Amino acid sequence: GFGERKAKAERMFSLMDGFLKNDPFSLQKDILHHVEYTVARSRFSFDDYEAYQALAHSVRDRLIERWHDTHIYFKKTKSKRLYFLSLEFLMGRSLSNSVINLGIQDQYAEALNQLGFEFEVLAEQEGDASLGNGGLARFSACQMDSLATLDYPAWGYGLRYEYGLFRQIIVDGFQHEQPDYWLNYGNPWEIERIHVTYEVKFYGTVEEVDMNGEKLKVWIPGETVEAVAYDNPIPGYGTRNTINLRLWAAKPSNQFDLEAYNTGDYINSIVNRQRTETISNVLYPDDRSHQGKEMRLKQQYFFVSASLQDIIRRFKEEHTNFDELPEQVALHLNDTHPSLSIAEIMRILVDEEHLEWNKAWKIVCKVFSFTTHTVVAEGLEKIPVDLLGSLLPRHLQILYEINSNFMEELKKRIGLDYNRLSRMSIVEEGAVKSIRMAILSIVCSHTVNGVSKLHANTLKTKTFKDFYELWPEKFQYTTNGVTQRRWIVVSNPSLCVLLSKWLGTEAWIRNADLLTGLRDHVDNTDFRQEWKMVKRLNKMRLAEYIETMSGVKVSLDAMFDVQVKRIHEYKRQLLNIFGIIHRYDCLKNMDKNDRRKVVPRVCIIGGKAAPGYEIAKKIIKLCHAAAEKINNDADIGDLLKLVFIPDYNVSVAELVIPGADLSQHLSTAGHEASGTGSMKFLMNGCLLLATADGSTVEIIEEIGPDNLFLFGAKVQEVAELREKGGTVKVPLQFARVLRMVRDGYFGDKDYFQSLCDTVEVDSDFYLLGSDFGSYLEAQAAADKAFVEPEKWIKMSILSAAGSGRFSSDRTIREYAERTWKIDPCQCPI
Ligand code: KOT
Repeated sequence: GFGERKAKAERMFSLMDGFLKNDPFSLQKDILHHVEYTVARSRFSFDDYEAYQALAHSVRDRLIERWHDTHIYFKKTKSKRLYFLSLEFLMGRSLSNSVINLGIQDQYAEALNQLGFEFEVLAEQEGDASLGNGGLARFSACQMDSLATLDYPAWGYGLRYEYGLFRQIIVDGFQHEQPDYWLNYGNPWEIERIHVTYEVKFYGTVEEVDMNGEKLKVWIPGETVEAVAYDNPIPGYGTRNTINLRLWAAKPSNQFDLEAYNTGDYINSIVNRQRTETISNVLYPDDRSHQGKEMRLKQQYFFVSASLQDIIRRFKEEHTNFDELPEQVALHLNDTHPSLSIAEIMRILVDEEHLEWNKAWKIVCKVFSFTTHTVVAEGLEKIPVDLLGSLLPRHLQILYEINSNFMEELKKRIGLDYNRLSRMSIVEEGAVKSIRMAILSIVCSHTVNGVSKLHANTLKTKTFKDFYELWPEKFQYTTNGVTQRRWIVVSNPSLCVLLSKWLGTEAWIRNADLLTGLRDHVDNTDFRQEWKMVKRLNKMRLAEYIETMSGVKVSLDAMFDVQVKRIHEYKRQLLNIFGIIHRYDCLKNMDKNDRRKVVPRVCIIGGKAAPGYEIAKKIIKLCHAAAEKINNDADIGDLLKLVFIPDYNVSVAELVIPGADLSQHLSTAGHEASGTGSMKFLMNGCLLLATADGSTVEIIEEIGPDNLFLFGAKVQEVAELREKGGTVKVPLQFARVLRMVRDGYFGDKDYFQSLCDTVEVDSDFYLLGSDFGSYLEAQAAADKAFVEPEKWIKMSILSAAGSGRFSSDRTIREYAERTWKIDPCQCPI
């Protein structure tokens, strides 16, 4: 009975010491406890990695306390919850971030010093959690940090891939991919929930059965897999709230045991069981290319089914009427990857909960919101009907029904315009009949979000024009942001101290708008001097890293010019390399005295190419080929260096971004939906050299056109330039660089021909040739500014001062208020 349970709870509580203490002495005791009992090493002999493990476990204990309290509180208050569904999260490392958000950084530093360790050294022991590809995935991670910090009652859901994004190694200038088996050394940040499991079913058939005169569709699945929850606490900064990121892993279902027993084929059935575990095994590394692979679809459904079962179970614990679902639950689709949720929730409500179709549909349409991260329609996800029908036969029926209802409604609205109807259909007819996941998501979501102002305009006027005309009110945008906790406090500690000193408060860590206060000090020479020192310090860290990674010694007086992001033709790393080759060519042809006037540069490029993306791989090779020649040319010396930083990931970014003087964002206008890298550079006082694309347009609104180097065709000029094709003027310098590469000036002559073909006059889709002239002008402007250090520093300060709007706190607040309609819910201390 209740009395008994209460007595038991009281006795247990009396056995606990209350909450864990955070003074340095208690921390030391806890770390040593974990050395002995968790890591199982002697207190007198443990290495840095073991010390990291023990340290991480002591942090984990503190996270768990808050995480428990937060969930009890969310439950008690019954506030509406957000479920953020994403197939990708690029969390990077957790240690520093957690300790900072818990507010016990200094105590830990002291505790470790007394044990003879240095916090920073142990933090370097941690590997990255790379469960995502690029911008979309890192943005998910930033949003989780802001959701926790702003006390929103939110859960993240994702997949626990055993192999994260591949490790990039470079052999002879070529990219090679190595598996990232990141769980090999254990993961102290996750909590395995062996009892939180759900069965996920695949294949089979749908049968119609007669139930008391009513015809019901029953799915008889052919395969069952079990999903196990792994919980990852996400602490907020300056609050006790610690939210949950629940990642699912696939385990074989016990149902199979019985079968094996019956058939007697014991060994074979174990081998078969093993195969089901592969579902959550590996992250697909192809940043935005959809190949209709069965395993990928299986992953998506596995994720969707487990998450929704969990969400509905939680809802049903507290509610009996599904009409209340939209007031209690917001489901957010991070791109179309989780959009099978729509069919799945309809299946649950109609087939399992026996709601009438129209009633279920009305509820479902009030629950979903959707953010799309792509621009071009070709980039949108499609699932072949044959594949879907065999893997999820019932879901295919549901999708057909959703579509036929939608088509009926549409006919009433727009008449029998068959072209338009077929453009807007969820089902695409054609050589490969398929389901258009973006259209499905638009039809079923109450809000369709773009990731920047420019992106939203493209969605409305091009990509989803038909839908915008139908439902203008659905189309919104919420400009992306990044968390200043990771991108300043964790990654740039010296800047963090400087900001707090001159702003007179640490409040900017929770309110990035306060960074505008830096404008008041821009004329103060002491402030500028300190600002300069911080940059120099970060350049030193970066220079050391470059030397260990590539053996290239670089001068700290040179301008550190950085382009780091996934390698894509539209991001135009090739434009950068062509610019570097042009610079090299100019230096070679210059008279020795003139060379002295040139601003020395260290050009840094980093990023991964999707394993099957040939052109991207050739770009990486060309970068290495050019670097080989330039870096070993005695005529050039420190005037120009080119380094490729291998295996760009979150923790490499934490090192590279603070050390950059200039960063490049070169996408052909209209192709980068937002871009979030630029925001991180901006916060760190790095000047941008960029096209008027994605979020850059809004960055200009904040910092003014004079504080960055803008170049290139505007979005409205791009279509015309493409139409003109071969008749567009291309500067001679471009043709000359192209010639050098084609003629084998950097070796590998044959290998580079097809790369050169992509920018030849008639086939230059991304307009490298026509933008080259203005690119060189922007580069010259950057050189000119750099030789006036005081001017440069002012621009740098004003960049950081204008970065407040690009905090993911602002992004999340906008989503919460406008899209999700959720309120903060702060767990009391
Ligand atoms: C990947 C696969 C399918 C559709 C979209 C993507 C995608 C988009 N992956 N990353 N992105 C980037 O998302 C960022 C966050 O919104 C944007 O800043 C960036 O422009 C996108 O390229």
